[in-house]
Amino acid sequence: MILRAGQFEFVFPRPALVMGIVNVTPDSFSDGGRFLNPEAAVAHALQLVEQGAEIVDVGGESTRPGAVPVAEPEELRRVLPVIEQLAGRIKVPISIDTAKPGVARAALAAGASIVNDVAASREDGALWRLVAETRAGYVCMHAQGTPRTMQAAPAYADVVREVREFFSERIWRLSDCGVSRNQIILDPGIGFGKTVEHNLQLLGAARAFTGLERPLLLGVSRKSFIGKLLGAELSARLPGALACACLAVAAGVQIIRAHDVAETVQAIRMTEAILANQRT
Ligand code: 9MG
Repeated sequence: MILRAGQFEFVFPRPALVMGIVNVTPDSFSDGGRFLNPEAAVAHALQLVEQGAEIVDVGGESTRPGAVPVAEPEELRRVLPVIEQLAGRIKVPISIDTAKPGVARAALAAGASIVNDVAASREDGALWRLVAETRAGYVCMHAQGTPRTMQAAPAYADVVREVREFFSERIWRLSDCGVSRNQIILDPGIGFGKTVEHNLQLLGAARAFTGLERPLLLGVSRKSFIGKLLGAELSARLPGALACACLAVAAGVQIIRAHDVAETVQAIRMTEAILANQRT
């Protein structure tokens, strides 16, 4: 299986990739405001790469539950200086976390290679045509509702079946827009319009998505379902997130999105070393 993202190519199977998170926002749930200044955001991204991040995800609009949308000029003002400065300094792909075609276009022109689309459930193909034209990588994430409303009353007959059907349908729709399968990463969207139970069902069924023959991405870092399940404060959720990441890698997930890159890389490498020595 191959993933193509602009000039970058990853051939799987290979060690799982960690996507380091750089939130250039005042209101993200765990690090809002820390990296709003471009210099601080760039320094943080460089540190994540040093710690082993093989993708850096830059976002200028919070997607935490209840987050208020940000206007395009403001989102551009936040992310562009960071991407421009990073592009010449790191050798790993930069991903732009946005649902806006205008932001994605400017970010790709400034040096990003992947579009992380947490609104892939939308019906408008403008972003997909841009991905086709630029040959960027594309994270197709499942969400029910929008960040503002998604946690009000998430409901599914069978969340695993519905997410799998969503992925299959989106792969077809993307292909209709000219996006090659090799550009696509699939992500079940943990916490995006899901209850704790829905999240656990998706995590327990990660293997169900491997049949689609595309790399799978999982984002659990510091998320509230860990806090709800274990009674853990925001700053005490790393062990819970690492447990999810290790089991996900064992189930065939190839990309883990994380704030705590050094710890996540170590946990994953340990998991992979054990998996390589497993006896049946
Ligand atoms: C931006 N963002 C926040 N959580 C995320 C997740 O789980 N996956 C992806 N792709 N992006 C996320």
